[in-house]
Amino acid sequence: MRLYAIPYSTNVDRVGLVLGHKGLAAEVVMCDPADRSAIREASGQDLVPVLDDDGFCVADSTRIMEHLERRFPDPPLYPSDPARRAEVEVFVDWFNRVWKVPPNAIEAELASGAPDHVRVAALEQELRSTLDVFESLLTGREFLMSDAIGAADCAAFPFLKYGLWIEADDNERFHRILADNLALDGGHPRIEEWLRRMATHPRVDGIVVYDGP
Ligand SMILES: N[C@@H](CCC(=O)N[C@@H](CS)C(=O)NCC(=O)O)C(=O)O
Repeated sequence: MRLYAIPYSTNVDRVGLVLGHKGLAAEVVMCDPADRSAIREASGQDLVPVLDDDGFCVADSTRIMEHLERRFPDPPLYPSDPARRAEVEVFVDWFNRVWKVPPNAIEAELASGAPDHVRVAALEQELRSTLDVFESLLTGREFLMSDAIGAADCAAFPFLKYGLWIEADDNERFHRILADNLALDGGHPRIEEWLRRMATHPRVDGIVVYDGP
């Protein structure tokens, strides 16, 4: 298997965690973010991650997680019970299509050159308020949707970790938005424990991520 990546990508980190969970190796093709030609040639689009599984190319981190679960079911990433699995899929879909909206919209506002500061403040508040949701999800269990690590944890951790760790010289705007608005400051102890637990989880060799000194 080959994984197309760029350094410090949240969505690549998702796949790195899933490969680590399943004990799978992959050749990581680390691309220059400014040169997407290899990614485009492999997948017909420019975004990472892209997984080339023996000639079958899958783009999009959620689709890659689902592909890896089909191909390598053990150890599982999703519950076997259909109702529990649907709950995890609903969580990941919420994360992708609702949770990600505020940080992406803040980034777009700030990049516009003439940001609407009232809108940015509202989006920041919306993003911050989701910490209480994660804190509640972790009540009485070690991982987001169950007592075992799964797809929900691998999907959310690469983003929420910025609440605890960011490299001093990381000036990527999206990462700064996450770090500024998800800073834990001791107020969400269950999230903090979960982040520290997740940071010890194995990842595939060769990707470039940061989760603590
Ligand atoms: N829905 C996609 C989003 C992929 C995505 O946005 N990837 C980012 C890196 S985390 C990217 O390649 N961005 C383009 C860029 O940085 O120019 C997924 O979940 O994989």
